[in-house]
Amino acid sequence: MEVTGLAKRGDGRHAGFPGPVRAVVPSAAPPGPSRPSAERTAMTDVPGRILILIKPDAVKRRLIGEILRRIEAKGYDIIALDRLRATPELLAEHYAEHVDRPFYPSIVEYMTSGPLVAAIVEGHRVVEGLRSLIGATEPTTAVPGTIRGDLGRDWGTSAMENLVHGSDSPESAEREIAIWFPRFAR
Ligand code: 3AN
Repeated sequence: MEVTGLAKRGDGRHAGFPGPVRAVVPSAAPPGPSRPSAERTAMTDVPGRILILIKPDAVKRRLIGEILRRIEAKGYDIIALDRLRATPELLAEHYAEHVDRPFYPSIVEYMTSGPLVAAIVEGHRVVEGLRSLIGATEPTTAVPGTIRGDLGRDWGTSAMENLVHGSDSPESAEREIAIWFPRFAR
């Protein structure tokens, strides 16, 4: 850092003496390469996106803030957020791959049992990062440290109440974002 006009100690003008003593510190970053080139390359990549649902059990338990806190604490950006009630039609689109599964009716009952929060989260490799942060599907055995591992358990209901959904691939994320946030569709 270049500092000009700074009084030297002992010359009678150092701190404590009134007078025209002023440090001029350049406000812009110094010229030249300030970051490693790999970081500069990464900064120019388009960040990934994921669709997150904070499910009705988490909303009822007042865990919206805690779950969003963990996502932000890991460093990702929440770029869209909405609290709403899911309809069976919306869920049929979202869970297209599960509609024929025996547990599907209990998913619909659970997911329409109260309001949920939908969010788009953005960042490099965000699908991998959030799948790891959310933890395994089954909250009883999800690893401690994950959202499901720390905050979830089996409540003895027919639905697997596992607090949060995260898209399982960048392709699923784009499909799901188009369902829940049409104006963010690409
Ligand atoms: P994840 O949410 O971990 O990606 P998926 O996509 O396999 O898990 O399942 C979607 C949702 O379906 C789960 N979040 C859970 O609510 C429900 N589910 C999955 N497997 C079962 C199951 N065996 N019994 C009841 N519900 C299930």
